[in-house]
Amino acid sequence: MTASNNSLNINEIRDQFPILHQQIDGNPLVYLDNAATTQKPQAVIQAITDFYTQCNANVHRGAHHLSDEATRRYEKARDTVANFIYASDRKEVIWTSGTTEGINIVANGMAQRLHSGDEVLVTEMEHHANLVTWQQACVRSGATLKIAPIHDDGTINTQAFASLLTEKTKMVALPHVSNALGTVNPVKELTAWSKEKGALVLIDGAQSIAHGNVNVSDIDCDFYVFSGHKLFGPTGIGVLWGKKAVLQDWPVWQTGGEMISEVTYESSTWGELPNRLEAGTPNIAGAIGLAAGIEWFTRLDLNAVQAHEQALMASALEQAQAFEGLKIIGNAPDRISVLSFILQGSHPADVGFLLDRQGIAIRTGNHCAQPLMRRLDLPGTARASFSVYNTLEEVDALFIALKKVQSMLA
Ligand code: C6P
Repeated sequence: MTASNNSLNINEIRDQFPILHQQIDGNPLVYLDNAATTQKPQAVIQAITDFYTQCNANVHRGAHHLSDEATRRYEKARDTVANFIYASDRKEVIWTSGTTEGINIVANGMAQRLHSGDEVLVTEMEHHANLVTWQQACVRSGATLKIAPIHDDGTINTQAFASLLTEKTKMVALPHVSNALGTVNPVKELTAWSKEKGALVLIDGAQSIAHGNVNVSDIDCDFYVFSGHKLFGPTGIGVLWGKKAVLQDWPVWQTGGEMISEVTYESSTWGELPNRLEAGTPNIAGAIGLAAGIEWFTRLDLNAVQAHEQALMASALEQAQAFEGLKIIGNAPDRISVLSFILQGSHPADVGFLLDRQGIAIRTGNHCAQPLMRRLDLPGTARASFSVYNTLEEVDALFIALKKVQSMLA
């Protein structure tokens, strides 16, 4: 396996991921399911092990050394996230269990503020997390859900988006990057248009966060959510970032310890940010592990990471275009390293199964985007998604294996 980029040594990077060095049915593992979850570098595994072996204790509570050290590492992790996404205040970083919970916290609060006649705008390319959650917020509040259409190439129809924005639009929620198509949305521009109408804006950053250069202050949205497990961190941890002015009186999500100020038998008052939205004992090891993932990632040259991923995608696209009987799904000019496709005459699930027999891990199905698949008139797609530790040889291996799949299914 060769390095494909000047300032990145891909072999050295791969050596830091123990899971990558294994055989599946006698074939070397080729992991191309990074949009589902990324693998974890040794630094993340070690940070979690260190927490449990050196200072496991509850945070913000203990009058002892272990609790102080656990609290220090946990709160330092919040600083790491705040710096990574260019938050202007560390208190704007709320720990969640993942993207899904982040969206639910915002939608739960919004449902208490929406009324009949209000509108929420999402897009045709939503993951269920950002569709079903807003659907339910509208059901609860009597508001109306509007869907901004996409073009056939998988880009948002920005003209239609603009025409759906009115004074009735109270909330706009859309993905930074589509998980099924890889489309990168012009979130800064769409946020500005939405805010002109007075709407709050949530960006679902699940698929953008691991590709570098997310700047929430620059986008100027109100909320940005993502999951740690797609950013080289563990599962069960994620982030809701929100503007302090918006979050500080946001309806509380869960109630219990940590999030209160004063409690009597009759009533309670809520604490300050970030704690008011973080009830109960948090996922301490998860937060520390996520910070280790971010530290690992940001030690790389992020421009070189993007260049490497673009090279992988360019090679994948070139080979896909030349592959007879393969149809690429989604052709947005601005696209992150996700290749969705179908092999004509075969079901994506069969393609995934037969690739797996050759050691190649991809995702198949509707990608938690059933309405999008219906819009594209497809049962689902096969999806290969690339990360920094993938190589050009692995892209080649995918297409060699696909040829075999095609002949097996013929
Ligand atoms: N997409 C995929 O294979 P959670 O499950 O909370 O970590 O992330 C949910 C989510 C929300 N929005 C987008 C755009 C996503 O891509 C995802 C997760 C994975 O595409 C698993 S379905």
